[in-house]
Amino acid sequence: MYEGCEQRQVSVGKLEYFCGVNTMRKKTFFASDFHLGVDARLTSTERERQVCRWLDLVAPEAEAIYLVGDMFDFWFEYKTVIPKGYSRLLGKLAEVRDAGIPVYAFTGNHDLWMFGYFEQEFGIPVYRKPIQREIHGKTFFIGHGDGLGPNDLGYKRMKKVFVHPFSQWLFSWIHPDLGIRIANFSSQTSRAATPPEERAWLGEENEWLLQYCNRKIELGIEPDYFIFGHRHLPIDWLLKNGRSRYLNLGEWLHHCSYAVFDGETLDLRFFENEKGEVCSNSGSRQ
Ligand SMILES: [Mn+2]
Repeated sequence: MYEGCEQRQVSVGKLEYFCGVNTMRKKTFFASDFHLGVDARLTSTERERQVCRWLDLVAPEAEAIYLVGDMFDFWFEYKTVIPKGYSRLLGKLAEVRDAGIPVYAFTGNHDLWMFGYFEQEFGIPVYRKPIQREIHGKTFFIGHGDGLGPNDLGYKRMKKVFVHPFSQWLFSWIHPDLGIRIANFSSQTSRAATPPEERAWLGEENEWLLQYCNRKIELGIEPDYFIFGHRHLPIDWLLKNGRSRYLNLGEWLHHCSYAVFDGETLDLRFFENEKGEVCSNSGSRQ
C-alpha cells in the first residue's frame, strides 16, 4: 500500500490504487448570505465560527466550494486596507485554498466592493455576474441574484451608482471610520425595511428569481440547475420545462442552509439547524 493512497475495487477482481485526496473528492458545495458583521440568531462572531465549522466539515470531501455573495453585511476594499474583523473566516479560506481546494466567490449586493484582495491573497476568483458551469455533466447557472428579474427597480438604480468607478473612488477617499459607519447604517436600514411578509414564500407568480429562471428557459437557456442566493429563503423548485430546477441557497442568519452536488444529485441541506425547511413544489418538505 502506498502512503496516502487507498485501494479500491474498480471491477470484479480488479483493484486499483487511488492516490492523493483529489481522487476522493467529488462534492461541490454552495452557500451564500452569511452576512457577517451583523448579529442575528447568533452574534456575528458566533456565526463566523459556525461557518468555519461548516468549512471544516465539507472541505475534506469538497471538489470545489462556491460562496455565492453577501459573505459580509458590508465589505469595502480600500487600496491598502480591508475592514477589521472576519479573521477566522479569512484564515479558514486561506487554509482551504492552501490545501488545494478551489473556492469561487461572488459579490452580493452587500459586498460588491471587492477589488482584488480575494484573488491576490487567497487565489479565489470573484464573479460579479452569474456564470454558467458544467460540473460532472450537469449544467449550472450560478449567481447571487441581486438586480435580476422584473422587480427591484429601486435597487437596480442604486446598483448603477454602487458599481460606478467614480462613486467607488469618491467613497474610498472618505475616512474608513466614517465611510464604513455610514455604510453599516444604510445596510442595516435596508434590511430593516424588508417587511416580514416578503421574507416568506410569495407564491410562484411573485417570486422574482423564479420568474427570472422561467424567462431564461423561454429564451432557450435551460441549465439543469439555477442557483441563487439573495432571497434569504431556501427554495428547491422544479421549473416549467419540467427539468430545470431553481435552488435558492437561503441564508445563515437563521436558516444556515447550503447546497451540495454529489456528482449526480443536488440537495439543499441545513447546518446545525434541525428545523430547516425547504420551499418545494415536489411535495416534500425536508
Ligand atoms: Mn443577502
